[in-house]
Amino acid sequence: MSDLLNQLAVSLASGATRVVDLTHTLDPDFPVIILPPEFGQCARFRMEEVSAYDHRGPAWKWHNISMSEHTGTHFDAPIHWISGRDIAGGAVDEIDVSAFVGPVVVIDCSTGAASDDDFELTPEIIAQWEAENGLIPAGSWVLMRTDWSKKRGADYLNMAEDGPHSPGPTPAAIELLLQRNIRGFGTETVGTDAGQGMHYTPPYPAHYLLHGAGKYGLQCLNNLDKLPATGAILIAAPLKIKGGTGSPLRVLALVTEAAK
Ligand code: 23J
Ligand code: MN
Repeated sequence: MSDLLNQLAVSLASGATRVVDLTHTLDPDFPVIILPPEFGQCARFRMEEVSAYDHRGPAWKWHNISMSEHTGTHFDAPIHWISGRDIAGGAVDEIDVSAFVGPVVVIDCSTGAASDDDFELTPEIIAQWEAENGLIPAGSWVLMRTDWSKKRGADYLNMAEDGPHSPGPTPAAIELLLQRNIRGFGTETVGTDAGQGMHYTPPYPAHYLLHGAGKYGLQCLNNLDKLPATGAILIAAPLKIKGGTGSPLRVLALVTEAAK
């Protein structure tokens, strides 16, 4: 087994295995989810200077920061949703760290999402992906690529009179992914669910079904167009927030050229 890590070290050093950053920059301008006004709201990222090599601290610079657990590229833990509230070890500080590292598969929905803001990931699309790539292995992170991460400003939330419009999975798609016993599901949008996901049965099916099954969510992912369909390894380790329902993330993927 030490052979395997030695080979990885050599491959990283030579550049044959690259580390790809799947994270957006934490910036006060980065959009956060906006819920209907009767609900509590998610806080944007904020940063204040404590000192900058000045009278407040002559030889050092640092900031105080604040945000929601669900700001920017972030992790959703099982206890985020009512369906997962009684999952043992379902808070970010309780999850075994081995859960944060695993193989990743990418389902490319970018063509469909380019012409349909409400594009749905369906069981049919997953079946087509599996016909080309084989069954989704148990324990996989499954990412829905939409290229939504390339949008900026108001286009990212894409708010209309009837709420946000962005792509996401149908309840049946999530059920199929749970049959595959995935590790978790990730998207390039502000939620694992579609902008209009409240209209499915159950409402917000990705949140409801994944977290009820003890699985994890990844949201606001970046650079999914830089990943192969299979063969990469994803690392998404949330901050160890006591009782935390989620956490901002730095998400990394290990990609070996041969895997492409
Ligand atoms: C709270 C309520 C609804 C949703 C969300 C949070 C998220 O997407 C989230 O960040 O987990 S849809
Ligand atoms: Mn979240």
